[in-house]
Amino acid sequence: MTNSTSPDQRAAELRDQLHLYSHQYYVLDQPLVPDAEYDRLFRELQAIEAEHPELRSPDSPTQRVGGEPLSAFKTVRHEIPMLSLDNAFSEDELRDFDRRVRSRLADEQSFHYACEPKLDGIAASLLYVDGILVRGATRGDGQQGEDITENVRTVASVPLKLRGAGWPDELEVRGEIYLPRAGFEKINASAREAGNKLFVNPRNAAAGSLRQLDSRITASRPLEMCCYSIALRDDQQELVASHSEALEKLAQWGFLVSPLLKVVDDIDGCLAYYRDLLQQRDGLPYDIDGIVFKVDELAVQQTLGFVSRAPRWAIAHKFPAQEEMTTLKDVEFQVGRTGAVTPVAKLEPVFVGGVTVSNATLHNFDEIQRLGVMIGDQIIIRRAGDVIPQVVQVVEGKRPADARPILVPENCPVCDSPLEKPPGEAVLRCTGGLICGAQRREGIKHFASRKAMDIDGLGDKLVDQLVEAGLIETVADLFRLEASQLAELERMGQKSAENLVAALEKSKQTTLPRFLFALGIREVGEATARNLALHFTTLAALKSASEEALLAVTDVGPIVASHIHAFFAVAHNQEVIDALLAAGVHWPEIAQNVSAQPLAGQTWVLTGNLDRMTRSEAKEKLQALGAKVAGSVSAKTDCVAAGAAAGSKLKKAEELGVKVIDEEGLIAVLKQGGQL
Ligand code: 9MJ
Repeated sequence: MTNSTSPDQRAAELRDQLHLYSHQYYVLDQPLVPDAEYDRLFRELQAIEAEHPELRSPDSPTQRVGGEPLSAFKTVRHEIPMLSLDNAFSEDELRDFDRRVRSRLADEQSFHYACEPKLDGIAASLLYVDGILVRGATRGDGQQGEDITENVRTVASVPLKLRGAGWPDELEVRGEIYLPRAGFEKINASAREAGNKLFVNPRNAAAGSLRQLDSRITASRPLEMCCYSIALRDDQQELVASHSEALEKLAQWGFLVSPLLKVVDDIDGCLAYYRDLLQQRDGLPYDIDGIVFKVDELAVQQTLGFVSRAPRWAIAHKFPAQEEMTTLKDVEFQVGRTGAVTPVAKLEPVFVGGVTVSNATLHNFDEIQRLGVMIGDQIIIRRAGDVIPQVVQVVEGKRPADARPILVPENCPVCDSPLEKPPGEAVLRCTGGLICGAQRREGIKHFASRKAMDIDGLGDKLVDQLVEAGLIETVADLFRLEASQLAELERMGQKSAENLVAALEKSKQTTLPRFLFALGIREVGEATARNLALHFTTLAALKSASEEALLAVTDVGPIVASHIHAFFAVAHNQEVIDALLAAGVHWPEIAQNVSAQPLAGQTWVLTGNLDRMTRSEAKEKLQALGAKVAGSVSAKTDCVAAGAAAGSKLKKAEELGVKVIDEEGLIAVLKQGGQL
């Protein structure tokens, strides 16, 4: 703080800055400053407010962290009722809706449909007076809800103060509060670790988080709010002429609105949108349970009016459910690369989340206990996003008389070695190591995989075939395979056999990080492998490193260090490594000192098509020179390397004034760093 700035001026300045940064980060997904800078300013504001409590205002960003628990929620009456939506479960039902709409309108009354994803969360209302958030409420029964102002304040994408201009003195905005899938997985992962009860799905987790009387708990949950309407008072009807215009205004005032909104001409446009979003569904970062179609023009909405609690001008076209009930027929035990034994639920096949599912993970034995599940039970399966199907609940009261408990095996189902449960771990492990066929097989699959040795054409099924035919026992055996042997395998012709041999040959030229990752050392993922390679620069130096020396590597802690040390101490592993090197596996040398990392501390983004190499090769090379390679462009990006046909990232870089180079420029940088 400079002497000429008074505490209230500085507090106001900090509030404005923090509002801007959090809008950029949480609503626009375009961070302007590093997190550390935000935190610094936030703490400065907290300190001023602690010293001058009179400066603490309800719209201060410091109010997002939650406060003292309430004893109960107050009731809120919705001046304008909060509506629900009718559902359509098929194309026919959607077309019926469209016919009903048109039959109520005069022939010449033309209109459009606004299409948007239907978020699966909790509907909420936000009230702003003179641009400041003064109240947040749940929908309740549509007439009366609960006052959850303190909780809503903690939701980062809810503006505490409106941006821009032109908002009415009193503005009521409605939308959906939800938990993105990643936040849901994170909350459940920590609950699982702590042995606590899990949430069944993101919707329940969002509801549970908003129901907290202690807003500090709500603040710890990464909720978001996407807004989809303005509740227009009688004297505000002139504010906007259409739903899409209302959303545009909301975005200008700082609200998060769906970036997927689209206005179409007719019901065929709606159906095309539905099909398109159904395709995209698994890749979205949040759960959606359908599409909402709304007549866009507010004048036409008024003509149509309401029936009971739902508008006649809108409908929710539902997607296939992401949760279904089915029977648990049996439980099998799968042994992974590291010997971890995973219980897998064998199900009566069930259509869920758009596919037929007959297996689901049960994670581990603690999970089985937590769920209290028995063979024969009716269970609820959830399949959402790219996550493998999960068993989330047992349907109590539907347990058949002949239900059987799931017994914890004592021996490995594959090699019969004893299983052990290391203290403090939830997983059961096979002690067979490489004696165990399952561990060997999974290890070979990992070795061949794209981010490891990247052996083109050597997929999981083929590895199973090779092991079963007795052609390979270790990864080193792969390089002794001959086309004539391979051609004899089922579903393998001479040509594919030759291709595989060529792919094996090609894979021999690799990098040290890839090679280390491919070895499948426990807890050594891609990032750790890269850190190890850059730190030790040679395999020989890594192999002879003590646990203490390993601890000096970025992100390597005592557990990882002990796994690495133990790996190289096993004679068999040493033999396999020697055999791989003898077979001709090799990599370019890594420069000896870290100052050979000319891009250390820089963030790069790759976009467009490169001619000379794939984007992932370019990424690896940039990382070898010390750069961090990010997926999106922000003000923090140091350089964007744009190949041919680069699109939005290039545009954004230009808008933000970030340095852009073409492929030739990239090649020059890589050559200079010794990567080409
Ligand atoms: C959801 N859940 O995403 C509405 N909704 O409109 C959207 N819900 C809605 N609109 C009127 N996008 C009542 C409910």
